Amino acid sequence: MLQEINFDGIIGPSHNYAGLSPGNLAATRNEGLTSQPRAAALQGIAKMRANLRLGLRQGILLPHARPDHRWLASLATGYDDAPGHLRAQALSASAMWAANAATISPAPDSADGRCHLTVANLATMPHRSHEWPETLAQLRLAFADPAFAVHAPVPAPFGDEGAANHMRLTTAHDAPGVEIFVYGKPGGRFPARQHPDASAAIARRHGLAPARTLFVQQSDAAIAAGAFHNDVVAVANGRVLFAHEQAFADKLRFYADLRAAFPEVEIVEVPAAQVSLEDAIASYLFNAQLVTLPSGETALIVPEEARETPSVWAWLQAHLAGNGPIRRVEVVDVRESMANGGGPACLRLRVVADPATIDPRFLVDAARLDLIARVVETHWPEAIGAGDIADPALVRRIESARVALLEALGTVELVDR
Ligand code: SUG
Repeated sequence: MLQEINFDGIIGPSHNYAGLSPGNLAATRNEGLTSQPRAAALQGIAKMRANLRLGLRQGILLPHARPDHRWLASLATGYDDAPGHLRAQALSASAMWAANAATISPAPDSADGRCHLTVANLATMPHRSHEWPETLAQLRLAFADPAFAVHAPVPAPFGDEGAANHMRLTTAHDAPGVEIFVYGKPGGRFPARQHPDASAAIARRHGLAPARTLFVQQSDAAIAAGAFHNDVVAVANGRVLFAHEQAFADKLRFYADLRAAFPEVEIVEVPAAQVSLEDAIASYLFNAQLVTLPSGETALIVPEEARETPSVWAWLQAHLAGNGPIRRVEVVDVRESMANGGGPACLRLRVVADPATIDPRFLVDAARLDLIARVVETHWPEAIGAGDIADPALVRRIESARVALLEALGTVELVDR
């Protein structure tokens, strides 16, 4: 039976605040702060535990080899000699944001009846541009069953940031859905990371029906205010599209096209007069996991920052008190990831598939999360300050921590990808 499974990126031992993403206001604001990789990874694990308790299926993606010596070698340098910016880019734990790992089209949407996955090239940001080879290796392992088709990235320069710019609406997980690809127009204050030609290429590759595929431009105002991915201002699940009023460039046309393609849609729009774009982005109200619980109810899993932002919390309480489709709000603490601009939804990649077709090493229950937590508590560094990243002892520790995790999970074939 097809189910939604959320694959969370385990926050890697090199998690740090290098300020590498212009346009991601949290990341640039927190540049140079001391990070806490161990606490960060435990926060991510606690979120997964809470989701299991809600009755949701949970999977994992694993931290990448960092520093990425192969990438540095391709730039004719090594970690010790590399200029500071390349060193930070090689060390980044950014693969934790699994929403950017790939774009997924579940089997009912594709012409050949397979679930299609295209690994994202993440070509716009140097520190993320070298994630895809290891992500691809992990996806090829986890989704080796013939039920899946795993594709190499769309070629640069067509930037693709994966599921963070993709939404799916459907009446049931195993029914055909409407897939929405959101792209940005370059030339604004900050980079537009999703190129429309990348989105179109993915839709063709995945064999999507044109009548059930929409391409929508993100508003310049949203990108300028710090929404570097669509999932910072909109999220969809089931029949529900939950979006900020200013998320899309031509909202009325998009809503009309969407209603034509999917008449069952319920659009929950948050007006700017109640929650400003700035509050939405600072609180990550929309970078929430919008999920269907086993009871059939729709729940929204928001970060603590949403509760701490008065306009956002007031909107949520009013919605819960009314008749809206979101019936329950769960709050999670992922502050370490949030400080780099990554909320609850950034940390997960949604796949709709039969769990029996997935390599079980990438699926977790409470016991397996306990095992991961023990490795994290033993091996993950407690803190990384700005001056630490050149320290060879820290680098050795980061490398051995990842190997310890891969050994514990039985995925040692990924050590050298
Ligand atoms: O790509 N931050 C990530 C955050 C990704 C969030 N993902 C989604 N919205 N789906 C990014 O900007 C910051 C790393 C640093 O500055 O050290 C970073 O890469």
